[in-house]
Amino acid sequence: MTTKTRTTTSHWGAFNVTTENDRIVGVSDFELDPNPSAISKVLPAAVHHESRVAKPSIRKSWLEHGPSHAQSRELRGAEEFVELPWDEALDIAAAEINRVRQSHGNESIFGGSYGWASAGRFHHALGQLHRFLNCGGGYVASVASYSTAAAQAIIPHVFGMPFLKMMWSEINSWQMIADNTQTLVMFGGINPKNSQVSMGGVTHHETNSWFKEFEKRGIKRINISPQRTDTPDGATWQPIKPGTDTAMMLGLAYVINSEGLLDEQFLERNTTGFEIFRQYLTGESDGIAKMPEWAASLCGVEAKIIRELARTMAATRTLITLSWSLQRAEHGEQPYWMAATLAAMLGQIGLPGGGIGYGYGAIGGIGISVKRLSGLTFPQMQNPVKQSIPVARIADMLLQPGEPFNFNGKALNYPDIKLVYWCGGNPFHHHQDLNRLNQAWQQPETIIVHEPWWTATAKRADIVFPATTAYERHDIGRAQGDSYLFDMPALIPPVGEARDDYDIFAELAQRAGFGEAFTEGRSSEAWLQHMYDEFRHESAEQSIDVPTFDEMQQKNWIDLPVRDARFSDVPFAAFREDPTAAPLSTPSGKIEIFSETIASFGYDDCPGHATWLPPREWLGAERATQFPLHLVSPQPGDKLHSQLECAIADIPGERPAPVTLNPADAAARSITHGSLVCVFNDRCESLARAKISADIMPGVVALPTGAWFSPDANGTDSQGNPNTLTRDVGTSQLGQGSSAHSCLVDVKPA
Ligand SMILES: Nc1nc2c(c(=O)[nH]1)N[C@H]1C(S)=C(S)[C@@H](COP(=O)(O)OP(=O)(O)OC[C@H]3O[C@@H](n4cnc5c(=O)[nH]c(N)nc54)[C@H](O)[C@@H]3O)O[C@H]1N2
Ligand SMILES: Nc1nc2c(c(=O)[nH]1)N[C@H]1C(S)=C(S)[C@@H](COP(=O)(O)OP(=O)(O)OC[C@H]3O[C@@H](n4cnc5c(=O)[nH]c(N)nc54)[C@H](O)[C@@H]3O)O[C@H]1N2
Ligand SMILES: [Mo]
Repeated sequence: MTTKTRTTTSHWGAFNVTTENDRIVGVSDFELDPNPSAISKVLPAAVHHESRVAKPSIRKSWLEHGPSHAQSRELRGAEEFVELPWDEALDIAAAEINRVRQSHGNESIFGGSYGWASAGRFHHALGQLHRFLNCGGGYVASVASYSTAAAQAIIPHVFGMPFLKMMWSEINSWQMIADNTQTLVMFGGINPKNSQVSMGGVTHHETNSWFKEFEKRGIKRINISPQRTDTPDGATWQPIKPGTDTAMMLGLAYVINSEGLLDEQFLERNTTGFEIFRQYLTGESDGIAKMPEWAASLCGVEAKIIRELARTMAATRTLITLSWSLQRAEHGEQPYWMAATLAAMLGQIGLPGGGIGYGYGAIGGIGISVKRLSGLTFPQMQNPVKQSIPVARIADMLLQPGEPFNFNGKALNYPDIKLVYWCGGNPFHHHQDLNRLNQAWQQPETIIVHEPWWTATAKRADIVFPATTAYERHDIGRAQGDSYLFDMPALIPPVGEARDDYDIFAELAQRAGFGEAFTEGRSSEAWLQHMYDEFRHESAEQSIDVPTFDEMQQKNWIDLPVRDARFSDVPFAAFREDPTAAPLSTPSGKIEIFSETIASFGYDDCPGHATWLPPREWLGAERATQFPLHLVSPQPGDKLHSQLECAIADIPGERPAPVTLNPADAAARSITHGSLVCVFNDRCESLARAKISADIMPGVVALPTGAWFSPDANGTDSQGNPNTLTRDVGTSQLGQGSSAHSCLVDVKPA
């Protein structure tokens, strides 16, 4: 028996893996991580789980009747698959791709394929799929992400830069907060459960240790959130009704304006449109003064607390932070814009430890200062098809081919999709209102999926190719916000007949007639060497010495000299100093409190300045008389989305997933801790396991994402996937993002 222990990395960080012969038998913590994530604990069980896809599989009716047989599409998800030898399945899939390209054109292929897949610079499933489809004439893409679509739409209008650039680069580092901030006002918290994870990995998990430092330095920390656990322990918890942060911020702004606490000079020099906004704030334009009492009636935070907080914020160096969850809700653009407006009124943008910061804690790496290095990318080539959709509008697209929709100032039409190709994502976990998606999913003629596991999405495909996991292939791991670089060795051979996504696409491209364009004659090993050499070369140009590919593999990992503990760039400092010399790329060159551009779109769901717009589902809605609990569906603390779920579901007591309820709400419904409950509304219902806790405010329940959608004949989900209940509607015509957090339900004993 050969036993080996090697290090690899993942979206939740590095860990050591022990193998015996061809099996993963154990995992352990990476020594240099001060607070390692426990997510990989179930890895040995998951990688060798019986739910792995063993062989290429084609849905029976599709194989028998072909893609044009519309009736059989209704059987997706309810029908058996026929296992085929690789060559035969590849021939069939390549012929089908070519049929669709020739008879309907590449505009009928949807390759948006949203999802997190696995860490690793080369074997990244989405990059592989996109290059493959681009080499074959292109595909309908998807724009932005489920994570931050509303932010990505609004922030460029307000700050004149992409949201992701602002979040990674124009932000106070943890060190700068520790050194300068006096009051940290966290809307939606700064969540240590979420900062376990970052795209491509985060090696040092530091959120908790920074919060200990903040405590030591006496920084006031205020967690404005429906759950106490949304920040590390020790912060002041101010519960707020979900979806009402904009109202609370308006109340704060009202006090700052009426008590003369404004930074008039900053507003005059560095912003545009404040006077128009002020008329709304005072009620001159709509007859409603946004007084703390008005805010309190909406958000549930006492007027007295709002007044005091406003005064503290004006009197101290204050950083306002927002989690991503706030904008994953109907009208999610508004709290992001309103927080920028509030920060501008306080006039601390451009001062160390002051102003605004989006996304701390939403993923790891934000607030850690690391020099950026380019390279280590697998080129995806140009997409000749120009049509795309906002990522979360997939069901609308499939249900309404040709229909018009608005998106960030553009009037567009949905394409008519015949072929859906998914690789590295699980829409039957991540999309809202899954029963609606189930309907929409009957529209395309053919659905092809690559998956390691029989997920709800794989089960609803026509052709399923078994993909390797990151532990069965050689790759390089590196994330932009991280100083480490990992060799990710092939720890075990492929499980079953699984193949790498790259090899599957190389075979398909060969058969479809564009093999050389896709591979450029390289094997995956040759690509790794090529990408690494380019990275090494580009790093050398920035005076960063990187060992050779062979040396790096010997070492297993390296820590690149790109960390800068005392990140000295104060965000927006030059712009604050001289907005004429260092303007923003907005039309005015300033922070846009009123945007002529947005106003010109004429959207009633996103007017020209930050506005309180009640969502259709919140605790103040008419609908709350029928469904009186607000469901938030946060990311799971014990895992990454729906990944490794098969192994968690096997643990006794873990499924259905836990729904957290306040003791008062539980008592009113005769629900006891640990009992089986039914979470329901008029869209659907799901089973869950009651977790009673005073750490959630009354009126709000939390059911994390991640369970594999498993509806019975009535559509009741047995595992606890919150997307059976959520509403599938865009955040607004501006962002068209996911509104996952805007959802009313009730709960009863099951
Ligand atoms: N209600 C509600 N819903 C939400 C959210 C919410 O807050 N509330 N959040 C949303 C957000 S922000 C996100 S990011 C999404 C996440 O949704 P997804 O990103 O779709 O979730 P994952 O479970 O990470 O899906 C990745 C899939 O890729 C597969 N995979 C892993 N590695 C490979 C590989 O190498 N090759 C192939 N072919 N497949 C691989 C995994 O097995 C898994 O099925 O969920 C969204 N949904
Ligand atoms: N462990 C783990 N970490 C993850 C992920 C994972 O799957 N597992 N996924 C990653 C991904 S893809 C993303 S996008 C990020 C998501 O990061 P976020 O979007 O910031 O996180 P969520 O978990 O959706 O929500 C965090 C908290 O926001 C609060 N909240 C919800 N609605 C409101 C509201 O209207 N107002 C206020 N004030 N608070 C509200 C809820 O109490 C919830 O617990 O997490 C990342 N990190
Ligand atoms: Mo996300």
